Amino acid sequence: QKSVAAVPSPADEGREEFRRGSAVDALTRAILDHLYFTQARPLTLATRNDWYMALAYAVRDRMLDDWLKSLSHLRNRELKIVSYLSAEFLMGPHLGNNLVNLGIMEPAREALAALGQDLDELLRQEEEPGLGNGGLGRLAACYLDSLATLRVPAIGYGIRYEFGIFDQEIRDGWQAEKTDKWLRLGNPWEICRPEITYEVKVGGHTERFTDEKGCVRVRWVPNKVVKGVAYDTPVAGYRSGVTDLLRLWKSEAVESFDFQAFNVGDYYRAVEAKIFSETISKVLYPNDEPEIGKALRLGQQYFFVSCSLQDMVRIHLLRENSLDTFAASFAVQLNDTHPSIAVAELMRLLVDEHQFEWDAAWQITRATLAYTNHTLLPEALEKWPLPLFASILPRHLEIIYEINRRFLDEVRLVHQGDDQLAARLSIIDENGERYVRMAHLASVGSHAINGVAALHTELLKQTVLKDFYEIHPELFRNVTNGVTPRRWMVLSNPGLTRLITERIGDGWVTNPDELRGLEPFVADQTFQSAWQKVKRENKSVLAGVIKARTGIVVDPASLFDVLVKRIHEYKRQHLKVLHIITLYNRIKHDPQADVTPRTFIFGGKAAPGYFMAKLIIKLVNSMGEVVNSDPDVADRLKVVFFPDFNVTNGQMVYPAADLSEQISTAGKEASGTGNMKFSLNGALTIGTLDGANVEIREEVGAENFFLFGLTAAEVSDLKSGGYDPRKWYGEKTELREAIDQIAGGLFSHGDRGLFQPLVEHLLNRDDYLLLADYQAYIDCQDRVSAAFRDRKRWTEMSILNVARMGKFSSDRAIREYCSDIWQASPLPQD
Ligand code: CR1
Repeated sequence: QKSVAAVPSPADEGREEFRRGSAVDALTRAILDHLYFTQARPLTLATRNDWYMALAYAVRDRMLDDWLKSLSHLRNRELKIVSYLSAEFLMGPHLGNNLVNLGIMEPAREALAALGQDLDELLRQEEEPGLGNGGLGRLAACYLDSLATLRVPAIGYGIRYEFGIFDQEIRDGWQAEKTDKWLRLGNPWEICRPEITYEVKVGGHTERFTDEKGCVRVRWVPNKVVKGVAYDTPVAGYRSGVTDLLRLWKSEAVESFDFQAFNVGDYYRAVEAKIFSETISKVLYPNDEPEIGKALRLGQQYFFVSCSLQDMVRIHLLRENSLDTFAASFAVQLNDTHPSIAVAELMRLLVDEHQFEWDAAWQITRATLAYTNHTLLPEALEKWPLPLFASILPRHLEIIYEINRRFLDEVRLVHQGDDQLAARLSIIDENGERYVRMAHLASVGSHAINGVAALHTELLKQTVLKDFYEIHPELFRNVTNGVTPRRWMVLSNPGLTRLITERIGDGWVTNPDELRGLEPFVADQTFQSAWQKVKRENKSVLAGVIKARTGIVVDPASLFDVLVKRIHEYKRQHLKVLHIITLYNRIKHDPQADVTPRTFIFGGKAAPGYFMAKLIIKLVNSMGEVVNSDPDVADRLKVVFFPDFNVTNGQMVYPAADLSEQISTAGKEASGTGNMKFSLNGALTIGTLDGANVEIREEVGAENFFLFGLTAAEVSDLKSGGYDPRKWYGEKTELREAIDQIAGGLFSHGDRGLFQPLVEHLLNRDDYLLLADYQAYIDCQDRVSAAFRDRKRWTEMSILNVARMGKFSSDRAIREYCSDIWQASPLPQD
């Protein structure tokens, strides 16, 4: 029987601060009330999920005052609203973050303890909303946290996927995908708004007609209409008094359409229409970077963009009676090209639905929209075949043609006779099969274009958007990514948070430049041992989880060498494999060899259709089996593939890492954000000069960063000079041995076929230059091994990494977006 000793007395219950407050007794009452009135459960029958739900509702209630205040600001014409359009929001579990941001972790823990419940168990009960693939979706979530913390009015708009990113299981070393049924047990954080709905047209054709003023206008006659319904989730700032809004759209059938347009009584067709409608928000596409021309994907993009823009128009018209000033109400950020159909949709809304003249509409559109590019990989640059595009969005294609015609006219006026330039800039790719290039649409329709790290922005200007940069350099800026220290430190690393706060106070949580205050303590003995103790405890916790999930026993005293991120050839998980095999061989050749004991932890999902990535997962596991069970190794090397890497698991992994692997081929990783989370938690980085690694190294100091490998310029020179991986294979003995072993079946029970595609690719193409970077990587890892043995020096480096990570707070990034791109300001303190 649970103890209910802490149930407050009836005398308290009428008081307002009691109902809304966060004192222990008020929380206790609120949890019990939700258990009874919302979950309809007597104490004796309450499951862990019932307790979780009751607690979550009690916490959500405590967000409402600020939230409703923020929602009322939406009507204040003086306040510009940031509208972050993103096909992905990888929010991570809400409960812990909300407890941190509201500052009620401890009272909640006490209230539950009095009820015989353990807060940590309930935190583990939450199934995270995996509405994103990786960095891009997680960045959107960090940015919402910072917007609310900085008191900037903001709405994140996206899709309420019924199934998010698949759950990953490892079976026989291979990845197996399982449907992510995250809504199965209910979602206490969202509030459905059945009254906020919009219709979205699909397909059909367009017609010209003359309106009552004698103007020729266009009408879009769709062959389908679906309805988007708003689901709202509050996003609390860190003790800022502001709670922003995440509004996700679920697609549903429009009943009037189904039942009237079809033959009366044609029930099955009506049901079919319903199925089509509900399919749109059914599932997240699990591709991290490469794009595929799938009609449903374009349908999803248009669906959420159209609902969101219609919603903004409605909100604006609550403030003003004309759309002329729309750009003063909203700053709309396009998170990559996924929402770039917004350029054509906003034009359509203004011109077709609100009778604007083209030029005026265009001016509003460009003043409102801005575009962030997140990748240079050619296979990730979205383009849609014209026939497919026309069949789904016939009116938008016309609008895009008109935008393009006017844009190219301007180009030709300035660069007379340069037809090549016009062809390269065109929104329509005319080479071979014709396509709509979404990055061009986004660039033409935006008043600002930014990359996500200094190097990435430079490369963007030199390669993918070179021509745009040459004609309009003033549109380009860099905003280096950032991560929120609330989730990625305060919540996930309470031990380090406590230690730091004891020394320098807690100002760093919102002003992480204050972490510099740790520098005077780097050499302090007591501080160093406290620092080591925290890391050691985090490693022990992770070791326990690894044991439970994989059965593998790892030693928390060994160097935790971690590579977690999506599996992709450019991220080079297989370079890490070559390193491990090299160490293994050194031990095999000399069982007494002096190797620094290491635990290699891999984690990450592969796109289900990405064969090579899935083969890499299999290789990690197969190689791990051999290494882990070899008596000669004697536990000095342990290889772990941690299944189902997601936000929840990340929160355990980053704080436990000693070494952060950021080993992408230079020029390929736009920024990375995992690199920041590791460093913030005191891991040292081994990395190439890629993405934000460059800036991390600048900040923490070259002497506190393990750099190796070719630079982006060297990579491109090497490639244009005709790269031959076999040359490296021929020259490097350890490399050759490792590759031969993979090919020869050492890790596949003698099966020479299994890893052949991977070996063939490395020897014949090696697009990502593993062989060229191999030796530099191995040598650098040898320096890491030596450095780890000098515990004092290593600890100093670790402290300095944390002390100098201030720049990589998402608060800094959001301030830059606010001032350089959005012209948005914080709400005044009330
Ligand atoms: C990039 O690959 C970056 C994130 C967030 C990813 C990664 O380096 O940190 O975006 N790009 O900016 C991406 O997902 C579709 O492109």
